[in-house]
Formats: sequence, structure tokens, C-alpha cells
Amino acid sequence: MKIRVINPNTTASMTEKIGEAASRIAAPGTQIIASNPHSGPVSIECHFDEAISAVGVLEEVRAGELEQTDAYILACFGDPGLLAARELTRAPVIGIAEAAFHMATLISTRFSIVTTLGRTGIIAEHLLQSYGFAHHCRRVRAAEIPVLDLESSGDQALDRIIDECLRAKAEDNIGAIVLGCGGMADLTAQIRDAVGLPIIEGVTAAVKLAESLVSLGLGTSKHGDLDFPRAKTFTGQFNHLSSAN
Ligand code: 2AL
Repeated sequence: MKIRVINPNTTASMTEKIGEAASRIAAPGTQIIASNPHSGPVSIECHFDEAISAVGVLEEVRAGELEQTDAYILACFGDPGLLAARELTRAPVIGIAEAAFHMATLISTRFSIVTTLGRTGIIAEHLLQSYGFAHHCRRVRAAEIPVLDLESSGDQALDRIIDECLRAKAEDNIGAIVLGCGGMADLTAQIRDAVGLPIIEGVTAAVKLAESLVSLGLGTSKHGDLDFPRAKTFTGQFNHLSSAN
């Protein structure tokens, strides 16, 4: 099966890292194609970044539809453009935040999230509410690391994340920790070893969920609101999205 893993930000080194993490966990026979939008923010850390990145995500899903893609993963912890992406395809589309939340509730009664910035944590809180996971999450914590520092600051970033995970373990009365950024996809094993709790990382969780859905023959329902968008005219720079009735 072919899974397209879309990094919604435009930082190619992060896309490569995410693709490697996805490929390592994928079953034999699963092909991972990692991509990112051509235009948009280099990192996604606030609502504005999210709104702009969502357009790029949708362009990547449209590109995937030309290549018989079996499933899509949105590899940013804000799951930007998730519902709109589902409207564009019959394939499953899975956001890494929702994948991690689902997995965490299967192995623990309470989890905390350790994300990049306090400001970004608000986005995770909104997702917990809208997905119905708020009462499973004890606390959204931030290591106060800008997303691109995960690319550049090496062990310093890792140490900060581990410190915050250890604080969560000591203070939050939790059974598991969810890592709150696609850029943390390569750090899971080191964090798990240092913290001694189950660590759920969204890219890898999403790959296993995507494989399960495809194996079960399940894709995005086209009955109801996730049906393909109604045909209409788009003006200006979005004119290429217009379709005939
Ligand atoms: C993210 C993420 O996963 N990638 C990105 O650019 N911003 N969100 C986050 N909470 O750090």
C-alpha cells in the first residue's frame, strides 16, 4: 500500500526525518512517500501559520490523488486542514494529533502532551476539545522549543523535552505521554528510555492506524459532510480549484 505522509510545513529536512520515522515503522509492503507543500510557513506555531499551511496540505492531497494513494497522514500536531483534506479523497486521512490521542487512550486512562511552545499548546487544547479527548488529557506541557530548533539544536532540544516529560511523570498522575510535534518523530526511543513511560509519537501511530484502516478496506465516508466538495467557481489565485457542475 502507498501512504503519503504530508509534512504541512515547508522545511525539507523535517519532511525527510518524518519520512524516515514512518518508513522504519511501516509494514513490509507499505511504501511511504513523504512530501511537503511548495509554499507556506517553514514551521507551524500559531493559528495564522496553520491557516496558510492548510492550503498547501490540500494541494498535496490533490497531488496524491493522481498517484493512487491508499492513505494520507498529516504530520503536524495541529492537524491543519484535516476535515477539508478528507473531503478530497476516499482514502483515509489521519492527523498525527488524533492518531496519538486514540493510541494513548488504548494503553492508559490519562496522558499528558509535551509539545514545542506554550502558544502552540493552545492548538492541542482545541483539538482535545473538538475530538472529545479533553477528559483523557491531564495537562498540555511545553518544552518552549521553537519547532525549527528541533532541527538545529540537537541534544539541547532533546534534553529539554526529556526534562518536561519527567516533570509530567512526577506531577501529572498519568500513564503515558504524547509527543506534540511532527519534528519529534526521531526522538521517541531516546525519550522512552529516559522517561520510563509509554511515549506515543503521532507519525508512527498514524502509520499503524492508516495501515489498519486500509487493510480493513475502510476509507473516508462519502456519505454526509465528508463528501467531495460541491462544484463551484473559485476566483483569483484559487481559480485552478474551480470545477464544473
Ligand atoms: C508543529 C508540528 O508538528 N510541525 C510544525 O511545524 N508545528 N506543531 C507543534 N505543536 O509543534
